[in-house]
Amino acid sequence: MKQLKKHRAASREGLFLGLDLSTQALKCLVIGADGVARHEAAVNFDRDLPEFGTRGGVKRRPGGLTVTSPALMWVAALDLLLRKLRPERKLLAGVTAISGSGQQHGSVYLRRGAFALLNTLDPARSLRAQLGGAFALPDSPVWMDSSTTRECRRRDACLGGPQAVARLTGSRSFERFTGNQIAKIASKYPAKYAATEHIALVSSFAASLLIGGYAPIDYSDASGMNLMDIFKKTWDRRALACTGRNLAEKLGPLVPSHKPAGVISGYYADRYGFSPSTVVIAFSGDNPNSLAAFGLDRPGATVISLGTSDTIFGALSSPKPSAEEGHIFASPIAPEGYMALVCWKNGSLTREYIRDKYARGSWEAFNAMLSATPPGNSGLTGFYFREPEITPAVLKTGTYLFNQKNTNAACAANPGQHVRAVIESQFMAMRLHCGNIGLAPETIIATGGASVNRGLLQVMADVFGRKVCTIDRQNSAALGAALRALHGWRCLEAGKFLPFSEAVCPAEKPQLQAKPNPANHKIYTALLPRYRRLEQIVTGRK
Ligand code: 5FX
Repeated sequence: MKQLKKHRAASREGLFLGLDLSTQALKCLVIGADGVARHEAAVNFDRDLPEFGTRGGVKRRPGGLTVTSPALMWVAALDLLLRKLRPERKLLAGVTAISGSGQQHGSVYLRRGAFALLNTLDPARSLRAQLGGAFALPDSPVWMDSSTTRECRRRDACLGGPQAVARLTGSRSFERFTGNQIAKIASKYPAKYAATEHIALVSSFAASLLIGGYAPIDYSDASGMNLMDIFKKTWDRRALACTGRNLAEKLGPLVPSHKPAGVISGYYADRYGFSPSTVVIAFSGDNPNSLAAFGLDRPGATVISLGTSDTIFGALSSPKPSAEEGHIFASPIAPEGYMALVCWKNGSLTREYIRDKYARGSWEAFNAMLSATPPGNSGLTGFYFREPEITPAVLKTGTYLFNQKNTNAACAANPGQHVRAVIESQFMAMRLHCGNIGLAPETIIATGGASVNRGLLQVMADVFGRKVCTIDRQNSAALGAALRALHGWRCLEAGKFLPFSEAVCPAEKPQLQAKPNPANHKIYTALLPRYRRLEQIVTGRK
């Protein structure tokens, strides 16, 4: 009965839509005010929009360091997604608020006159037909881009070195961070930069499409730019000045992540049946949204996300930004709070590469090999860099599998040893680097595509010596966005900030998947100093 009453109240409040503009797809998830999913839809860039010629949603220049996505492809994806949702007109009419998620760090360059285009959208025509001329730069740099080492070093020099940059912005200069990307565009393509009226993040760009204007960048996603003072939450004048001319004007204002970016443009009301009063809450990055999906508004639980990139993140109250490790972002759900995140580029694609090379492309065979090899891998410790790595910073790719004499035994190892080495290596790197940045997991919540693999979760539990749970959050960025839409809307209704965990009640409880085996944990703890030393050898720091 109580449940039913709650549900009735929930339906009066309407529905909340989370949009997720990720590297490979545009997804949407509609939830009720009870947090329960009502509808999902997705557009896959490679499959559904083949005319843009992407692989995995991106294009790589020869050499592999420059990685971009066509900005118009994201626009076309929104057209397609909304077309798929057309039969759900009643559902869309019931949406009270929308928020969203974007892959972090990517930037969109809108040319002079783009605001007017966004502001006068004609509901009789597709977005793609109207916004083809909106971009000063057709290809947007994305988070996989590693081409800005020169800009990183130049901006470091201007701002007092890597530790000073970390103290100011939450992270040292990273190639993919937007400030360094903007600095590259400003110096390499000065005419295009000068013609840029507005620079959006992928997240604020998606919000801009919805409000028909320029949406503000939220504090949490802005933390991935090397441009915002992480403690004052304002653009840093010196950081802007050493990046590009008139940058403050091009970036626009910053807002707390729970604040509205605007209301939906009449375009979507006319063409798709949204209510014209639908509120758009500031969009944020995919990792901040995942933090919201797990309701991590205080330290303790830590999330390990096993996706295209692997990430580990959790809430922190007193951050200590470091030039050595990871990132500190403003929390997307607690205005005074922070989150720490460490990111690895060699995630799923690297695991899949090893599966394809050594386990006939089968996860079953991969898992059988994993269980047939001993924890600690008989002294073999590996590093698998299919992509230039972020943590530790390594630009060259390659495979290193050290035997106990610290020589590379990659060629001599058998398939099972490679399988175990890639998994142990990934989780050892996580344990080492998250400890360095002050994340001390009490329990671990595993998420992302590979979190369905129990074999991997057991190694994770053994390496960390912590229980590993999953919560059914396959699409955590979209869910986090939908929950933030609900949170933002409730704050708006209340006329004040409401704590996230009071305003939003996630629908499911964590499910225990793996308990640590103490003997295996001992092996990994003993391996940690050796792993650290080998990593220094691989990165040339020793
Ligand atoms: C985080 O810093 C990252 O670069 C990645 O996790 C991207 O956000 C993936 F979209």
